[in-house]
Amino acid sequence: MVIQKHGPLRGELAVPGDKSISHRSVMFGALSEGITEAENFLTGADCLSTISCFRQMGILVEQNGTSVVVHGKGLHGLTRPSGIIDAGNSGTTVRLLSGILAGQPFDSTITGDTSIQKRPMKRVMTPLSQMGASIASVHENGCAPLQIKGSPLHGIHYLSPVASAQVKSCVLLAGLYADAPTSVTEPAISRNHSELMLRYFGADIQCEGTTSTVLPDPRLTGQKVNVPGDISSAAYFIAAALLVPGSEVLLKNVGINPTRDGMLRVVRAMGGDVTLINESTGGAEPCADLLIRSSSLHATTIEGELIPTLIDELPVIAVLAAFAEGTTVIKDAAELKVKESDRIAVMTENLKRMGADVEPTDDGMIIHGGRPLHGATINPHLDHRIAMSFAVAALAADGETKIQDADCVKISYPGFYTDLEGLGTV
Ligand code: SPQ
Repeated sequence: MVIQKHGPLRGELAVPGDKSISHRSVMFGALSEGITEAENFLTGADCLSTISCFRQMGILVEQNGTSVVVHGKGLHGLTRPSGIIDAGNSGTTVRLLSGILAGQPFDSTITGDTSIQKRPMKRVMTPLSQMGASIASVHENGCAPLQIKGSPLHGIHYLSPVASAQVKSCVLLAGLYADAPTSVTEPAISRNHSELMLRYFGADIQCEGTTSTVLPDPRLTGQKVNVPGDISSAAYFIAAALLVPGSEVLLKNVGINPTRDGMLRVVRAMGGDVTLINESTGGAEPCADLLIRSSSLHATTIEGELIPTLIDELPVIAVLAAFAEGTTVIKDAAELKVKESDRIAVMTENLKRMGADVEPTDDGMIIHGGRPLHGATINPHLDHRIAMSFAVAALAADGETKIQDADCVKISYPGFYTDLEGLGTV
């Protein structure tokens, strides 16, 4: 994909459905009695992997574009998978499904692509083992493939060392099959879609501070889920509209759950012009239209409890920081190293190729912004969020930028380049 510096972005866009909520609609729908209908479901490769995993366990899932119907079989209705379960590139699928598989009356093995096989799974193996699960890393390297022998589970109170929605959700899902309540306390609140949605499907879940507690053996019932637009996908258009002078873009129906909206807080702190319109708090998840106008940006510091609320947006925030006046510091974000790529190393490598002044640190980046960037050849290391972040950088950099393996965006946003084009850019 070759992208040039471009004039203003203008128009309206509805970004695709939220990835985290789409995954969960299939998972929780499968464990419910009756039908779950998800609208605006994300058809990215990760969510299709989740669908195919549940089909392997006997769940009928009908998909017609962004409409998905899950024929749930209840908490105890999954059947022994036909073979090794393949989660593709999706960390969410492996980790959440491990919690479900730990409590089944059958054995299973779950794995994924080469990137997934390098991502840390001890973070879910440790609490699941404490619950009595039998879960082993086949190559004894703490990564997938994971071999799980279904076992009786005990309720625990788990003090998680990381603020991770995947760890929290894995333990809470195993807790549905435990003999007593299960709690997870995190160092800071991570996205709470599992809690909101499990409650909506009928589970008894209490949240207090950074602790979530689930009671075992609920009767879950299929529901209608209107998946809001994914703020992590909206992030690229927010950034592009802020950076390219003269831009004005309206992003329709974006999820603004406070455990996910850190980017909005950060871009405002950087001087970005972002207005929320038509806010709705009616459903389980709050939504709004976002009106973005180009702005001159200045540096900020991003740290602490803010980090889990914008962890997936940090690559594109780093791009904004490279164009902003002053020195932006990103810290407490070591989790970036264990995503689809090492996002600290890969962002640093590619920002430097474009002429940015950036230093990687153990837990983030220091970006001395305001230097003009120039086009370059970008290697996203097959990481969708890196490819999309540099498509944004390309719009504001001098000359031409070439993004290698550009179709890796299909993981979370198959229509990304078409939507960018729709705003008059590619
Ligand atoms: O599913 P996967 O591959 O882990 O996807 C990513 C992403 O960038 O799309 C992370 F690489 O999002 C995670 C997110 O970082 C999705 C997620 C969820 O749906 O629960 C939670 C976050 O991960 P974590 O490790 O902080 O729990």
